[in-house]
Amino acid sequence: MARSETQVGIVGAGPAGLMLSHWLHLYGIHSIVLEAKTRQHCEERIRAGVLEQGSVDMLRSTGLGSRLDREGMRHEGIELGLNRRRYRIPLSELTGGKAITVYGQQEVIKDLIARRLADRGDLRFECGEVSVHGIGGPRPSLRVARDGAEDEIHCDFIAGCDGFHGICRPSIPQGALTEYESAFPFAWLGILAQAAPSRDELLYMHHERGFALYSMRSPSLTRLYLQCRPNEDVDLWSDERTWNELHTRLGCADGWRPTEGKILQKGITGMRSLVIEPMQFGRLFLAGDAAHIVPPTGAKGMNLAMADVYVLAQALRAHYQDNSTAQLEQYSSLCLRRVWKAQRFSTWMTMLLHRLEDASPFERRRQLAELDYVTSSRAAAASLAENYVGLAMEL
Ligand code: RFL
Ligand code: PHB
Repeated sequence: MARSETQVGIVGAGPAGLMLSHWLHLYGIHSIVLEAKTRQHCEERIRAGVLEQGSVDMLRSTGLGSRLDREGMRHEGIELGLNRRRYRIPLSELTGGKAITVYGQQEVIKDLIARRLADRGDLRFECGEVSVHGIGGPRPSLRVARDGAEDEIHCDFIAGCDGFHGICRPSIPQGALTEYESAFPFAWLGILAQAAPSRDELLYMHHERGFALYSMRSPSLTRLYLQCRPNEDVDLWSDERTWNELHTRLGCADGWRPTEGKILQKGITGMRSLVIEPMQFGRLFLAGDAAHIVPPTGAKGMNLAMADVYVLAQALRAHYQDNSTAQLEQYSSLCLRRVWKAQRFSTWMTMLLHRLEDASPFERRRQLAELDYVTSSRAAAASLAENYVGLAMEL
């Protein structure tokens, strides 16, 4: 068995694991990142696309802003749609100048991987089966089994950044964690289309046939979503049917409708909410999707992952530089305050905009009143804007 050592062993090379490794490097703390998939797979996986102001500031302040500033699309507003009309929420005006930036998660991943490798970071892709050991004790370890051989990495701490389906959360003894979960009776059919965006901002549309979202990835790529059934068969959605439905739901009274283009990718994204408490057991710290899942309506998933590892990196720095464990002890409670507020907002956006199949007539009228309120009251729009651009990072 080959043995090695590191200060922080990180499982997963998604936004959480890579950003944590980058932060730790800046603080002079050694880490090793173990990733199950290939580098190419990580760099091509299409997922989130909206960066909060705080995530953009974090990437810039840690030296990762150059391509983001060139290629990222800064948006100072979003639109909500109702009854074939659009209503603009002026995010920047309502938040003292903050904005969101449309920059694909896979671009963030590419930038982070390139930077970690340029800094001689130890990133190990295509790891075989990874397991965690001794997390309740003083010196935990990670084992990687591949081709009949096993590597062991001794660590001071382990960061479980391995997403919703990872192995870190299930390694925690039963009974040590509480899971809070809520499911939604719908999912999203998402497409990526080779089409120049024909609107400057995102459009979240409420429609009697179901919610639709108009988003983008670059000056030549449009990203669109349709509310569908949770167990929807993607093969039932021909390109023609998909475009017809998008035109029906997104088309506006002023004649605007999305521009069509070749569909490059089509997939179903599930909708669920999950929070694990606490986000720590012994020397194992969970971050990002390993600890919580939000429905995508609030565009919070990747941003929460970045916020978690910011808190964790500061706490590890305090441990190594000031010999203080207070921040590590507060890691979970600090993160959970933000996580629950993001759950609140994501659930609220989801229930505001989706077709609620089983809702009573009363509930549907109430939903329309809520949409009317948020599109006509500056106070209500300001609350949406404050949450959408991202709440301040607190330590
Ligand atoms: P990630 O990005 O899932 O990264 C986890 C990494 O861990 C690896 N891994 C393992 N490595 C070693 N050993 C194991 N046993 C491992 N098990 C897993 C995985 O290969 C992966 O590389 O988690 P992280 O870093 O916490 O980042 C979270 C974000 O990725 C996530 O919140 C968002 O992408 C969620 N999400 C979306 N959020 C949005 O805000 N808007 C979206 O449009 C949006 N679309 C999506 C999404 C998530 C999706 N998933 C997870 C199914 C679309 C999809 C399809
Ligand atoms: C996306 O562009 O993929 C996207 C944008 C906003 C969301 C969810 C997904 O709320």
